[in-house]
Amino acid sequence: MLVAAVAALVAIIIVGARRQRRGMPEHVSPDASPGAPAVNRYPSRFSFEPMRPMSYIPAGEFLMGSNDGNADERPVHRVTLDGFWMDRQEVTHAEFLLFNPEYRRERGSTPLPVEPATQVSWDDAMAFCAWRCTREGVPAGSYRLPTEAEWEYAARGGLVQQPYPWGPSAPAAFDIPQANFDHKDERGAPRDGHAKLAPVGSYLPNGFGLYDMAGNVWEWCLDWYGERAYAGAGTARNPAGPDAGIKRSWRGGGWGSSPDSIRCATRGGLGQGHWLDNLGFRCVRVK
Ligand SMILES: [Ca+2]
Repeated sequence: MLVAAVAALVAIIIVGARRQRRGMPEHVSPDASPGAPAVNRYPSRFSFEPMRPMSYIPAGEFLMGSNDGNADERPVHRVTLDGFWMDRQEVTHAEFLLFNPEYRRERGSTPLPVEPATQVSWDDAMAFCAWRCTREGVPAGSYRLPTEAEWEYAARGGLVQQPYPWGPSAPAAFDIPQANFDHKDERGAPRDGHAKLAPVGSYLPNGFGLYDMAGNVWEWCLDWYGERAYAGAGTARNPAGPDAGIKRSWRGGGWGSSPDSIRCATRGGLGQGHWLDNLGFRCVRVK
């Protein structure tokens, strides 16, 4: 009896150890083949664990834009992309402070550490990406802002021509809030639980394991913004937007946005030196 109990205990310990080993991050390079497991897998050449979890967005093609949306979203066109990694959450205030401890001192109110970094310009976000390469000892350009095409492909989470990262239904249709946007009850109280910023990852992720692709903060993209960027577009591979412009693109809507503005295809832009209370960013890793 005692022998059997000891044997059972040993078996439990061995199985537990195996499960623990399987749960450790596996080493998969950023250019892993399409269909690679999407989350929490880190390239082996990191000398230490990266500062934040990323999802692998497999290479593929998708239909970009919306023929039902605003003029700058038309026409829908086919885009092919190489695979890339993307931050699962918006970069937080705490993470941006690691890069620039002085940030926000002259820019007003301070968000919570777990809330997204806001009041960061496109230039600030690009500088953060460059710093992150240095910090992790990877080649310059490994981290950067996503192109609009990468951002929209990632936001769609594998769904085809659905307006939102979760599918067809408007965000107000759910009993459980799906996103942080301008959603108030009859007394003006926020139905999504947050009058302004929400801690990153407060709502369900999309099919690629990405949080807050709709709402919370708008997110800077790499491209110049062009109202007619899609005009005449045929099938494009890794499109990077217009060659020049006045504004940089932003995507996804923020805490004060209407349901229409937090759609996957909604586009906008702002001068790259400007910053706002509802505008942040996340990074991609491409090498
Ligand atoms: Ca967002």
